[in-house]
Order: sequence, then C-alpha cells, then structure tokens
Amino acid sequence: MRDDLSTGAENTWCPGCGNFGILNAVKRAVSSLEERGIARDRLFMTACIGCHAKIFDYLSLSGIYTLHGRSMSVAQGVKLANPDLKVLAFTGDGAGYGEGIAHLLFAAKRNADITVIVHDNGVYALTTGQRSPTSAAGFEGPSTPHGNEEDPFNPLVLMLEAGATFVAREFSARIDELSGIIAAAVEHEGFSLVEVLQPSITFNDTYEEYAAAVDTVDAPAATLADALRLARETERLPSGVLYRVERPSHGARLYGDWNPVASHPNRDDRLERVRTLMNQ
Ligand SMILES: Cc1ncc(C[n+]2csc(CCOP(=O)(O)OP(=O)(O)O)c2C)c(N)n1
Ligand SMILES: [Mg+2]
Repeated sequence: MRDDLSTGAENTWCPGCGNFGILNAVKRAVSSLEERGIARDRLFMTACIGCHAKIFDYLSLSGIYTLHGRSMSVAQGVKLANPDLKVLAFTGDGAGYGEGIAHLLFAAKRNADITVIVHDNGVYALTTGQRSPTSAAGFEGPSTPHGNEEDPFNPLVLMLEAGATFVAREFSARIDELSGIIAAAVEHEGFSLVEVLQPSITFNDTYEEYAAAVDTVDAPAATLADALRLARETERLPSGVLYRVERPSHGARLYGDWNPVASHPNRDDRLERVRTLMNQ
C-alpha cells in the first residue's frame, strides 16, 4: 500500500505477518486523528528492536528508533520535553514485557501520557523463534525444544494492576477496530496500552486461534475489578477498550501548565538576561 505515510523502504516482514495489519491500522488512525484536529507533525513515534520495530522504517512520522525494550522510556522523555506532542511507543512482547518491563510498569504507574502499542506475537521473532514472556506453556522453539516449561504473563492484568488508565486489546487482522482503538488511545490523556494479538506466520501462527477467540466487548468495564475479570478470561479473548479512566497525567502533576518548549527563552531573551546580569 503506497500512500503519503509510506517511506519507500523495502518491507522485509514475512508475507502474511500480522504486522501488516498493525501498520495499516496505524496509518488509518493517523488519518482519522488528522480529521479530528491532531496534525501529523504533532505525532511522534519511538520503537524498540525486533520485527515489530521495523514499523519505524515503514511509517513516515517523526521519531527515534531506540534500544531493545526502551521505546517506552524514550517516549516518556519526549513527552516531558514537549507536552504538545502525542507520543506512540511501539514495542514487542519480548522488548516490552521482557527486557523493558520495568519501564513499561513505571510508565503505567505514573500515568505517563504516552500510547504503547504492543505487537504481541508470543515469540522473539527477529531472532528466529525463541520463547517470550507471552509464549504459551509447551511452546516449542529453538530455546525450548522440549516445550516451554513456564506459563505466560497476563500482560493486561499486569498493566491494570500497575495503574494504566487505558487498556485495550485487539487482533491485528481486525484493522478497522484496531485503528479506532489506536486513535482513541492517542487521544486519551494519560497512559494507554494497546495489546495487539499479532500472529507471526513463521514462528507462532495463531491466526485461527485468535479469529475464533476474540470477542468484542460492548463498552469498557465500569470498575477496575470488572476490567480485571475481563482480562483474566482465557476461553474467549475480550477485545476492544477494556478499561478507561481519567486520572491526572504524570506531566500535569509534575509541571502543571508549564511547557518547557513554549517557555524556553529565545536568543534575544537570553542576551537581554546576560546584559542585565552584567550591568548589575
Ligand atoms: C539489549 C538487547 N538484548 C537482546 C537483543 C537481541 N534481540 C533483538 S530483537 C530480539 C527479540 C525481539 O522480540 P520481540 O520484542 O517480541 O519482537 P519481535 O521480533 O517478535 O517483533 C532480541 C532478543 C538486542 N538487540 N538488544
Ligand atoms: Mg515478539
């Protein structure tokens, strides 16, 4: 799909990868955000390292390609430095729920005003199929040839318990629903987590399983306890926005209305201050 959000970089995702659905959903979300008055130059993205992170190469938005598991921490710094930006942090299950989990938990705890999009394929795909924090028990890969002897994390429960104020789940094949969720997450003022169920066609092909299990909720849960109940379901996979609550964001509590960019003195102001100091 060529459009004005494409970069022209060669796409090296496997044909049929769930990442294509996420890329298209993000593009649609950017268009609908523009229609709702959030200009493209106010959007900023960060990405970790992994197959998921290549979205950085294929999406024509400003951003920083960070280290493995660090897109959430860099995103928080960007948001604090320029509160006018809407910051999207792309991560994977290995990067976000493994290597960078402390950054993810603390971003939720302090209600950092960023949107984290997790491409959860239940595997370390770029490094060719090792077990990740969300791999199912029994999952066979190069690091677990006899089957995964651990149980997976429940990332939605972790995020809700950590204090996330917007928690959503969607299947990468449902592009319309996913784009609506991403746009709503970006508009949310506070920490938003979009867990995307993303089949890795090569290393963990979960298309049929997800297609059969995802089940859209009518509305976000009314209470945290109800949201946790939804997140704990395993037979069906409740999807959509599961929880949304208003709480002052980290930046608002730290800075109030102060904006480091808008209040940054320009060259003339700085010279004037120096002159005043020298005349004292
Ligand atoms: C600090 C660090 N540790 C490990 C790696 C090696 N590494 C690169 S990608 C990756 C796995 C990525 O898995 P995930 O975040 O789930 O992304 P996916 O490829 O599945 O999209 C690993 C372990 C690295 N680049 N940097
Ligand atoms: Mg992965």
